[in-house]
Amino acid sequence: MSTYHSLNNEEAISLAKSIPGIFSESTVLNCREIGDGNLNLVFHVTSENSTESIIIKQAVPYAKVVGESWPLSLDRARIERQSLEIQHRLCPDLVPQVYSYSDDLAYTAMEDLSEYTIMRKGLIDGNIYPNFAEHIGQFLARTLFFTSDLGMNQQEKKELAGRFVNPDLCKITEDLIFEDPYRASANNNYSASIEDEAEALRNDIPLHLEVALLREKFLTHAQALLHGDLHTGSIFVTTESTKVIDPEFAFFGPMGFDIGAVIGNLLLNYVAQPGWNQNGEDLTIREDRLLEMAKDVWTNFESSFRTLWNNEILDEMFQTPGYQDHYLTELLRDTAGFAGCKMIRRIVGLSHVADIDGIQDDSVREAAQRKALAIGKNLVRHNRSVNSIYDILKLVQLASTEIGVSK
Ligand code: SR1
Ligand code: MG
Repeated sequence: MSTYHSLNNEEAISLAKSIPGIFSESTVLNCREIGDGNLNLVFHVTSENSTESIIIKQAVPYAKVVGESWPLSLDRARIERQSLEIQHRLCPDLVPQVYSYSDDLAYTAMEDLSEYTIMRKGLIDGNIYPNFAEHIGQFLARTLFFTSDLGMNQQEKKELAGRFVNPDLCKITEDLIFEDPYRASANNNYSASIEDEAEALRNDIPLHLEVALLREKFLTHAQALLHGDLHTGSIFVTTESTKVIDPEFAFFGPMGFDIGAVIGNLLLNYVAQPGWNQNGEDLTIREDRLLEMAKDVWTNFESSFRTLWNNEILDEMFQTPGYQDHYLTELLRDTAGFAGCKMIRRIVGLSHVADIDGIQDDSVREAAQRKALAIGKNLVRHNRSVNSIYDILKLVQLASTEIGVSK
C-alpha cells in the first residue's frame, strides 16, 4: 500500500535530520515551503544559524498550476531524481547533488542552491553571465552525447530508455507546445489585444505542417535522454557558476528540443528587453549580449559535441566521413524549429514567462509578444533550411524587420 501523502514542514525537518553528514546532531532546523513552480512542493530546510541547508522537492499527484482536475503521475519524481543522478555523474559541477529520496513519498533531497539566482530573474535584472554559454554548451554536449547511440552502448541505451518513459509529462509538452497554440484550446491564455495573432496561428497551414513535423520528432525520435524542460527557470546561475535543475520532463527524445529550449528562452528575454530597460544605449548593449549568448550556446555546444564525437564515438559506421556534419546540420535545424515552438507557446499557450508577462506597460508588453511570435514563426517556418547559427540570427533580424522595428 502506498504511503504517499504531502509532507508538512515538520516531516521535511525529520527527513532532513535523517540524512547523514549534512546537519550536526544538536542543530535546530527550520523549514519553509518555497515552491513557486507549476508542479511541486519545495521545502527549504536550514540550520538555525543558516550554515547548512538542503532542498526537499516533493511531487504532488496533480499539476499544481491547474489543480486536482489535472492528475499527474508521481513517477515523475523518480524520473527527475534518476536524471539528476545521471546528469550529475556526467557534469558534476553543473548539476546539484542528490542526498536521499523516496519513490513512495515522491521526494528528492538535494543540494541547496540558495546563493544562486534563477537565470530568468537574473536576465530580467540585466545581470551578465560570462560563463553561461560555455557551461550550458558542455552540459548539453555531455548529457546528450553520452546518453545517445553515439556515446553509449546501444543495447544499454534501449534498457535505459525503458526507465524514462514519461507519458504524463510528455503529454503536457505535446499539448501545450505542439497543439494548443494552433487551435482554439481551453488551455490557451493570451490578451484580447493579440487575438489577431492567435487567429493567424490557427489558420497558418504551412506553419502547421512544420509544427507537425517537429511534433512527430518529439514523439518518435528517441535520440538521447533529454532534460525535457530546459528553460531559464530550470537554470540557477551566479557570475561564475551554472547549475541545471528540474529534469522531471526527462525522456528519450530529439536533442534539439533541449538546445532549442535554451536558445528560445534567451530570445524571449531578448524581445522583452525594452520592457526592462528604457535607456537606449544600455538597451542595445543588452539586446546584443543576448543574441551573442544565444549564438555562443550553439557554438560551445557544437565544439564540445564534435570533440566528444572525435574522441569517444563507439559506433563504427558513424565514423563514416560526412556523417558527423550531416548529424550536426540536422540537429541545428531541429534546434531552430523547437526554439520557435517554445517561443510561440509562451505567448499564446498555458504558462507564460515573467520576462514578458512582468512588463508593466501594456503597449511595450504587446510589442514584445508580437516580436516573440514573429521570431518564433520564422524559426519554425524556415527550420529545415537553416545551415548555420548565423542563419538563425538572420531569421531573428528578419522578424524584427517584418514587424517594423529596427532590431
Ligand atoms: C502544466 S505545466 C506547464 C509548464 O511548466 C513546466 O515548466 C513546463 O514548461 C510546462 O509546459
Ligand atoms: Mg520545472
